[in-house]
Amino acid sequence: MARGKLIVFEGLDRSGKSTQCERLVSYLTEKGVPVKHRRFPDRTTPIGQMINNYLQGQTEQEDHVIHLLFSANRWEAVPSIEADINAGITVIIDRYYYSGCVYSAAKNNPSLSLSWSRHPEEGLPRPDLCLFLDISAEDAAKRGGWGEERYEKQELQDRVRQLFADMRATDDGSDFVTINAGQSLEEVASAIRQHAESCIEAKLDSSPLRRIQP
Ligand code: 2DT
Ligand code: MG
Repeated sequence: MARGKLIVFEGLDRSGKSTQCERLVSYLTEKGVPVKHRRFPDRTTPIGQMINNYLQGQTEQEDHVIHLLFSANRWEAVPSIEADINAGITVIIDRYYYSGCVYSAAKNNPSLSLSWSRHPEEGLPRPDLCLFLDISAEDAAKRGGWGEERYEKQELQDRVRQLFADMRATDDGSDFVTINAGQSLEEVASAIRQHAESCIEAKLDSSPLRRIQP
């Protein structure tokens, strides 16, 4: 049996990730493609609850500690992601280690660089496709104000934007397909479907899932 694919959505807050991720999952499900929807952080696990408390401002965590908790929250899901993929199920994830790296590095902690932040992610399953929903600062701002969570602040979001751009220029960026998220919902959904379907149909089926390399 062909293995499932690993497809990730990335982008800034308000780029439409969650909406588009849900649309793609419903579209593929209706077509009879076996898919599973996940998101990171997965706030349902004990580690995810620690992350949730931190994001909501109920607890404090040292910068490296929260970074490692976000990473641990991915690692604890790996056995289940691998089992699904080996069972022929395509796993579609809303945010992954790319967000993990850029949000932590955006804190400007001198001992938490983008390259430091990536080390705990080495060895994670590497996506077959990362759909990067690209939106300008102006267009994102038109979509409404920030919520209450810790990272929903203009200054930090500006650094996150820049770090995503830096990351897209590295080897990690070679996983990215950039979609213009400033288009209409329907145009964005259609571009996503094309990329996702060609990824799912690709005859790479005998190729094993890759790993995040050092
Ligand atoms: P959501 O708004 O998508 O629930 O994300 N984040 C996310 C990190 O700092 N590190 C990570 O590894 C991940 C996956 C991005 C909540 C916030 O958590 C940030 C926004
Ligand atoms: Mg959010």
